[in-house]
Amino acid sequence: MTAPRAIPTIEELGWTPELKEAFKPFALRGLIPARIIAEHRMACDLVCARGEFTAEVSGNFRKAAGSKAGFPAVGDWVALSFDPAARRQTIQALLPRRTRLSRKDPGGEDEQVIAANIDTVFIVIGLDATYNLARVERYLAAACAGGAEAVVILNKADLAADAALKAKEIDALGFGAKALALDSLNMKGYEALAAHIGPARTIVFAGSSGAGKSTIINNLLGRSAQLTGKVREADSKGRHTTTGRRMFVLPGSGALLIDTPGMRGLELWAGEQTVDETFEDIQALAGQCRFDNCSHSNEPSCAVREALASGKLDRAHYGNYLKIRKEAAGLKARMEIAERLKNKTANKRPPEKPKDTFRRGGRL
Ligand SMILES: Nc1nc2c(ncn2[C@@H]2O[C@H](COP(=O)(O)OP(=O)(O)OP(=O)(O)O)[C@@H](O)[C@H]2O)c(=O)[nH]1
Ligand SMILES: [Mg+2]
Ligand SMILES: [Zn+2]
Repeated sequence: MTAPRAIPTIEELGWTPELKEAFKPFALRGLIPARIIAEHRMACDLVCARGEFTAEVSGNFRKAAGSKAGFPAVGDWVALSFDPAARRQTIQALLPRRTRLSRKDPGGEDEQVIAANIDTVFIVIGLDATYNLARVERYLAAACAGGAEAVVILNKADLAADAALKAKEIDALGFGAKALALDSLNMKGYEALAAHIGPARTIVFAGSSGAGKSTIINNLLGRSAQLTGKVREADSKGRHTTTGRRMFVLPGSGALLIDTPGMRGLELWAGEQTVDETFEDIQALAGQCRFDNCSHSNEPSCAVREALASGKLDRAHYGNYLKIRKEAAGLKARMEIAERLKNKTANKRPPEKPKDTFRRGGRL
C-alpha cells in the first residue's frame, strides 16, 4: 500500500566517527552496524546498510546481558551478523549509549530504557484538564539525568489561553529547558520546532497518553504514520493508542523521531554518578569547599553556599540537584533491599515477584 521507501544510509541514521571507532573490534569480526527502530516482545526491527530487518539477540548476548537495560532499546546501535538467507538477523553486541531516556521499570526495581542515543526529549504536555506542573518536572528530571536536551511542548494551545504563563512556570523550574506552545489542530507554533530538528538528530517524544505525541509526529511527517485516539471527554485522559516505541525518518530535514506509548508513571532512573555528571557545575563548586564531606548546610568556607548567596549558582538549579540526588539515593537503597531479598529467597523457593510498592512522589 505504501510506496517503497529508500533505505537511509547509516550516517543518515546518526552514525558518527566516535561510533565508528567503538565499532572497530566488531568490524574485525565481520559484523555490521545497525540501529534499532522498533521493539517487540522477543525481537526488534533495525536498519543497516542492507535494509530494514527483524532481529533477535544471540544466545551468548542473552546470557551476558544481565539486566533488562542490557538489551537493545529503540535508538541503540548494535553489531549484527548479517545473513541474507535468515528469517531473522542476529544481534551480537550492543554499543555504549551516548545518552538515554530511562525510567524505573514500573514492574520492578530495574532500569527501563525508553530510548537510547537521543539528542532531544520532546516532553509533550496537553494544555487540558491533565496539565500538571509536578509531572513536567519529573519528565525534565528524567531527561536531564539521561544526558539529553529537553524541550517542553505545551500542546493543545487552542484549548488554553495561558500557555505563556505556563511556559514561565516551567522556566522557573530551573532545568534550562525551553517551553514551546503548539496548536496541533491548526498547525500553529511548528516553526519553533525547527531549531531542534536537524539531519540525523534523534528526538524522542515522551508524555502521558492523549497529550498528542503521535499527532505531532504525523503532522511533521505529513502522513498518518501513527494512529491517534480521542481522549476521554470527562477528564481529557488518553486511551493508550500507541502501544510500542518506533523511530521514523523525517523527510526533508532527515531528523529521527521516536514515538512512544503514553506513560502512566515515570519514576526517575538515575545512578548517583549520572546525577553528579549531569550537575558538573555543582560538583566543581563542591570541590572547592573546605571540607571534603561538606553537606553545604552550615560548614564554614562552603563554596556552594557562597555561590548561592552571590547568585553565581541558581537556586532552582541547585534545588533540582538536591531533589534528583535524593531520588537516586532512595532508588539505590530500594535496589539493595530487593537484591538482598532475592539472594535470601533464591535457595528456598522460586523467587516471588516483588510486591508493587506505591511510588514515592506519587503517580503521574
Ligand atoms: N484540541 C487539540 N487536540 C489535539 C491537539 N493535538 C492532538 N489533539 C488530539 O488529542 C488526541 C490524542 O492525540 P494522540 O496524538 O493520539 O496522543 P498521544 O500522545 O499519541 O497518545 P498515546 O498514543 O495514547 O500515548 C487526539 O484526538 C488528537 O486529535 C491539539 O493541539 N489541540
Ligand atoms: Mg500516540
Ligand atoms: Zn559546601
